[in-house]
Amino acid sequence: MLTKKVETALNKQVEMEGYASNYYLSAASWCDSKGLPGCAQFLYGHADEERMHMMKLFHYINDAGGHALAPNVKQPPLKFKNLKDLFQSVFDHEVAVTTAINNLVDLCMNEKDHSSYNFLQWYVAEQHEEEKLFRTVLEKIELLGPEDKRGLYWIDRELGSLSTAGGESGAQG
Ligand code: OFO
Repeated sequence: MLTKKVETALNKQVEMEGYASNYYLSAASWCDSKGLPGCAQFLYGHADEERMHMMKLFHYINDAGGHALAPNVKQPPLKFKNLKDLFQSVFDHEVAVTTAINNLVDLCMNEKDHSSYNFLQWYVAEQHEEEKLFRTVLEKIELLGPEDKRGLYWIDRELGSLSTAGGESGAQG
């Protein structure tokens, strides 16, 4: 059984994961419109993945006797200065999600909700993987030269191949 506090906090996280999905959708669309199909494919895959994160929480809340609430649709940033700016903002958002998950885990611990604590460990591991993945992408962009056209071409190819190699949702993590 969820305490009211935990139920409210889990629903807030549902909203954050839904927003993350929209964020990736917007980033993917920006890449699509800039002739970067590999990056777009990679990011569309992540939009699906974040929706899966949202739904996993959603079902958990109801399965644990709470009431999962369909979240608000908040509009994410629609434009980015360049590809580096896009991946930096995606990375920063992932770091914010990690903080939110850690706070949620702390709350479950304080409320002695071991079931939710246990459930959230999946998200702790997931955030570790996602931060690692996006840090690597940023390092590659830096290495190839963020403004270099040939560098962009290679990044696009690389991310396109990552998304086809990544399985169901199109990316690792
Ligand atoms: Fe990476 O945001 Fe979901 O958990």
